[in-house]
Amino acid sequence: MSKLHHVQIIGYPSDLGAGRRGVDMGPSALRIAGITGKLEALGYTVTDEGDIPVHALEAEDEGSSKLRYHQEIARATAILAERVEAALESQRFPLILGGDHSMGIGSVGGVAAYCQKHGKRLGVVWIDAHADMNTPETTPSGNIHGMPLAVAMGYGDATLRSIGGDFVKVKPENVVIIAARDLDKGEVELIKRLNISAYTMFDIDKRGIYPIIAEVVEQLRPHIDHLHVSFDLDSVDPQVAPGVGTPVPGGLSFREAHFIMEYLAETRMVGSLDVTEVNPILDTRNSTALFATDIVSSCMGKRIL
Ligand SMILES: [Mn+2]
Repeated sequence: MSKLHHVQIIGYPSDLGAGRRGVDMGPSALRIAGITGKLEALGYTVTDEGDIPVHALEAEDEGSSKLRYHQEIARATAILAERVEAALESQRFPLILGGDHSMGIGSVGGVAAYCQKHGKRLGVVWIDAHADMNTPETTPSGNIHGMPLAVAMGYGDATLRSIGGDFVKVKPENVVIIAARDLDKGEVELIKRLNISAYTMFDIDKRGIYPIIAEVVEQLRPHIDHLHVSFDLDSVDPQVAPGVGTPVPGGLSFREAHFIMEYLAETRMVGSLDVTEVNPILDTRNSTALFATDIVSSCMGKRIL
């Protein structure tokens, strides 16, 4: 179980940060898959505050090709950061439903603002096929969902870095990436330069997931007071989770994904959670959203026995 017994669900219905349309419907798909009932079954009180308002792509100018839809993403993630911070201030566990992964700018921004105010040290576990560590200088696509982890560590666009407050949200030594397998050149350079703990699918194949997640917890536990987990469904193999914005073959198995979450739940360190990039258009009868709700349950303490 999480230390907080009241879960606050916040939807971020955006596909502005993605290259493909449709992840804006993710929050709805997760609700239809029964996320509230599953958390209540675990003993949580759940409040769903609905979605934050995000303008439709059709209503917005694309703007710079290096920061597509920057203006609306900055506006929406600033609202998200405020809502996430407010949830934590009311002793509620923020569960943020995406939406494309640009939401990480708002969720990490809000969590970091709360941590900064209360003298808590923040750690972030980023479970993703990608590193989401591009900047306007390195991005091949201009899609902002490829940038939130760089932003959190103080790299990239100044407006996005100021969401949640003008400070570095998380130290690189308190960031861990798991399941990476599709990295851009600039991301590889930044990972190496900042010496980020990044566990690729090669590492997972070679060592198995248990020693890796145990090592992650060992690394972070002495140095952080609040753990934010950002779970991008594209971390999982597309055969298990076909309905994602950017599918990449060779991902986490069904059990590897659950094991990561079950193990993190046992530590009782997790204080906030993103579930992101569910794309109903590419899904098969909402199976990816259903899988995602079960992943959330595992992270929130659901056990096999
Ligand atoms: Mn991502």
